[in-house]
Amino acid sequence: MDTATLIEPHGGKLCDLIATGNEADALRKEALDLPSITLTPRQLCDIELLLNGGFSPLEGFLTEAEYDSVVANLRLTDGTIWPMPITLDVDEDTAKGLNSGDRVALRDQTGLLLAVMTAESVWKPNKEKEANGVFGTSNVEHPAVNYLMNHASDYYIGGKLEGVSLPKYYDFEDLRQTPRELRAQFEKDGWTTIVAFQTRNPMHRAHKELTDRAAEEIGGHLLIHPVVGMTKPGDIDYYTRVRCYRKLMDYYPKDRAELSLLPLAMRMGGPREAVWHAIIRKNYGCTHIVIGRDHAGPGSDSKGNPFYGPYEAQDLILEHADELGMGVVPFKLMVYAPDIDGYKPIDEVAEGEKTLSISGTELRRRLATGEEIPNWFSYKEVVQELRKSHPPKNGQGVTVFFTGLSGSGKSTVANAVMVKLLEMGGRPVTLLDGDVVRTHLTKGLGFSAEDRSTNVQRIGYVASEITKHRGIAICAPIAPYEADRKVNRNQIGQFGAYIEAYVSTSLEECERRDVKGLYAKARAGLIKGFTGIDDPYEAPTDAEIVIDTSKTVDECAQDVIDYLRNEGYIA
Ligand code: PPS
Repeated sequence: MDTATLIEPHGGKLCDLIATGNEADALRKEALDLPSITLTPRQLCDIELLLNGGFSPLEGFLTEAEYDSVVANLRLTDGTIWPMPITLDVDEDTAKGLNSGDRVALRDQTGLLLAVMTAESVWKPNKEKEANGVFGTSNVEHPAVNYLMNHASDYYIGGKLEGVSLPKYYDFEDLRQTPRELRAQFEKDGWTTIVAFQTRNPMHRAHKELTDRAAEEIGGHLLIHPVVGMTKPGDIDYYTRVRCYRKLMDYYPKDRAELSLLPLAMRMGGPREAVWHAIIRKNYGCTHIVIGRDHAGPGSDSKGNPFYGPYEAQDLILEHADELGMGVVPFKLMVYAPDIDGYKPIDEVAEGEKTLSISGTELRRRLATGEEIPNWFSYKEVVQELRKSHPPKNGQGVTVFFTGLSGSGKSTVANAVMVKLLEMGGRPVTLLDGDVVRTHLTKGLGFSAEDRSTNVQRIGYVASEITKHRGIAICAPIAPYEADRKVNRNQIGQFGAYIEAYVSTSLEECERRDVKGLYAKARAGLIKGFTGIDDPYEAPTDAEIVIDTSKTVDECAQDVIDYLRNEGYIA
């Protein structure tokens, strides 16, 4: 098969920035004396696609002039369409230490040298302008704006890359083709008309039907090209997704479809991102891309206003379709029609015709309850994979996080809850009590605001690991500050349930009991910074359970057990 039959890469040239042989050896040697920058996870994704040609025609991170042009005009300075600023952000110290023309070594977290960069420009970007120009908003509820404003460093450096190595992977190695490798495979198989399907979600029957139709429509082949770099926070992890895609691939006719993984860090940038996705797929050898309603959209802000209109992405890409040289296959929402026991696009549904669909939220609910997921919706092998990593609630990890003043009764109730759970059996339970934890896990920490935060967040970290491994963690520190509890809630919530139990015994009552005599000492000034006396206790306003210790210990513990049972966390 002649190479000319494959589509031209964007800008006419497929970059391969990886040096080999003597050149690579020389770079490695040079790098020993250069300042090093350790790349962040997002920068690692970006550099991989720069080095392997996925971002052709870019030959490095954008310089200031290219950046200004991309932000303002959606184009590189030579006029080539390019919608997304690919920038290397660094802190002030690094930026101040660099002059134009300096060389820097770019490494991964293990120190592996990926590339040497010539820093052609070093500048402080106007992030507000970038956010508005690229994402159409400076609202930090947009994930990319949040990244830009709250995570990215304040300076950018741009310049050409001389690559030494691509990032190393030890998972799904057989599915991580570079643009060159995928193009070679297409050539070998004689594929020339190929539609790419971009996804960050598991695929079910509706997606299968949709992709079948897309391939049929273009009279060509199909590339299932899921993103495994960075997607929207809260998405299903890519290990699970890839196992699901693998199962799904068995359902396509042989030689119709190919699965390959894309190490892209998505920005959820809607219209601009759609154009970017098309360019990347073109570089990988695809002639068409499926673009759906609200493609790569971040959803809505907290007031319920969507960041982008549902067809803005399709409109922008169609506006540039000729110039991009890519065909766009609009995504049609597929619905199940029980009468034909099959799927059809929603616009082909007759009036009054019965249709069925299951939303993402409903799917998550069914996974959480263990309820049936019907065969018309997905394939049993796919559902099995999802269930392995998303067990029903009573198989998920749980943290019960008690908080309350010293002497409020936290430890007593926490201990009673633990033994009740142990009596029931079947679940591993760990108690991380405030006083006890301070004798080992957080030994050496005192009661300054900083030490308390470290103490509470360290407990939260251990609880999150227990929760991840599907155990039950019971924590009982004072945890006086709202901010630390929030960090823990987010950290633990990624892996299972976080249940805050506020032991609401009043200061007067704690002081009256004064079991350890500490309140008297604090009042006498013998203990400084005592919670409730001269250090604040920020009472929770969003606790799942409020415990009233005027009840008996047994009743308080039973309230917690009842809550866990009612919510489905224990059988
Ligand atoms: S914190 O704020 O969450 O880090 O506190 P915690 O790790 O739970 O430790 C609280 C226990 O330490 C004793 N203690 C003090 N508490 C509050 N403030 C000061 N300054 C202080 N100094 C010592 C006290 O016995 C607490 O035990 P509990 O079990 O809460 O009564």
